[in-house]
Amino acid sequence: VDPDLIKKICAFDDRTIARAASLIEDRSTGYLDLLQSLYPLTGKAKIIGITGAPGSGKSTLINSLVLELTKKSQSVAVIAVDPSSPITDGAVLGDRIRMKAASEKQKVFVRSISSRGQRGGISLALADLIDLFDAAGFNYVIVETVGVGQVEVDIRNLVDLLLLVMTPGMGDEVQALKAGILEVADVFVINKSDLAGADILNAILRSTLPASKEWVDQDNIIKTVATSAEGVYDLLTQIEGYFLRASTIRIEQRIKTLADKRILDEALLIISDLLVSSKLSAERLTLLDQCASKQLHPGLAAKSILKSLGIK
Ligand SMILES: Nc1nc2c(ncn2[C@@H]2O[C@H](COP(=O)(O)OP(=O)(O)O)[C@@H](O)[C@H]2O)c(=O)[nH]1
Ligand SMILES: [Mg+2]
Repeated sequence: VDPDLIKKICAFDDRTIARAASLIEDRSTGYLDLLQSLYPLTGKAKIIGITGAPGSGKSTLINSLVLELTKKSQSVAVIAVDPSSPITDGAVLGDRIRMKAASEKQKVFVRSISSRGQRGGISLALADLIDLFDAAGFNYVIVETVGVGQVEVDIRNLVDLLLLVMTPGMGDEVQALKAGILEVADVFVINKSDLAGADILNAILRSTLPASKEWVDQDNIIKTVATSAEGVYDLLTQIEGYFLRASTIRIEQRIKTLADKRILDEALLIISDLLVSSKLSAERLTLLDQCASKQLHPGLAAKSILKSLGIK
C-alpha cells in the first residue's frame, strides 16, 4: 500500500477517506491490503453506537452531539446505516442535510451506507469502516443504526458504548424491548422530551431496567430535545464519564470478542465463495443428481463437497 495514501487518510483528507471507504465497502481489489496497513493504527477511537426506531431523532441527536464535540476540538466520523435505501435515497439525503451543520466544522466526516447489498453482511462492512476511521485518528466514531431485529444485538460488539434513543409514548413497548436491546444498551436517551409522556417513559424505564446492568447509575437515562440541543451537553458529559470509567480490560475484551466473530464471519464468507466457485460446479451437479434421485442425502453431499475443499 502506498504510504502516501495512509498519510493522507491520517491527515483527514476528505476525498482520500471517501475513496478508501468506497474501496472497503465494495471490497474492491486491494481493500484487504489497505485494511491490513490500517489495522495496527486502530484501537484509539471512542466508538459509540446510536440505535432506535426510525424517526426517534437519532440523526438530529447526532448532529447536536457532533456540534458539541467539535466545540471541544474533538474530531468525529459518523456512519449512518440505512436499512433499505441506496445512497441516493431521500431518507439518507435527509440525514445528510441534517448532518450538514456539523459537517461544515473541521474534522467531521459523515458516511451513509446501505445495509443491503453488502458482501458478507453489514456487520463486516461496518467493522472495516470503523477501523478506517479509527486508524485515521478520529477521536470519536458514531454509528447510527435502526434497531430492527438482530441488528442492534450485532452492533453491541462493534461499539464501546451503545445508546438507545426512545421517545415519549413508547412506554408500552419498553416491556417488549426488555429481552433484547434493553439488556445491551448502556445509555437510554429519552428524546423529544418536549412532547407529552417523557416522564412516564422515564418512570417505566427506571422500573424496567435490569438491576444487573454493569453501568447503571442515576444518569444513564437522559432526557433530550435533539432539535434544540437541550440535554445534549449532559448526554456528552455522561458519555465522557463512561469512557473515563471504562476499563481497558473491558474494551480489550470487546475487541477480542469482535475479532473472533470477524474471523469466523470472514472464513464463512470465503467458504461460501469457494462453494459457488466454478471449480466445484461439476462435482455439485453430480451430487445434485444423486440427491434429486434420492440416492444421497444432501447432508452427506455437503460433507463430500467440503472434503474436496480440504475441509473434513
Ligand atoms: N419535537 C421534537 N422533534 C424532534 C426531536 N428530535 C428530532 N425531532 C424530529 O423528528 C424527526 C425525525 O428525526 P431524525 O433525526 O431524522 O430521526 P431518525 O430517523 O431517528 O434519524 C425530524 O422531523 C426531527 O426534526 C425532538 O427532540 N423533539
Ligand atoms: Mg436517521
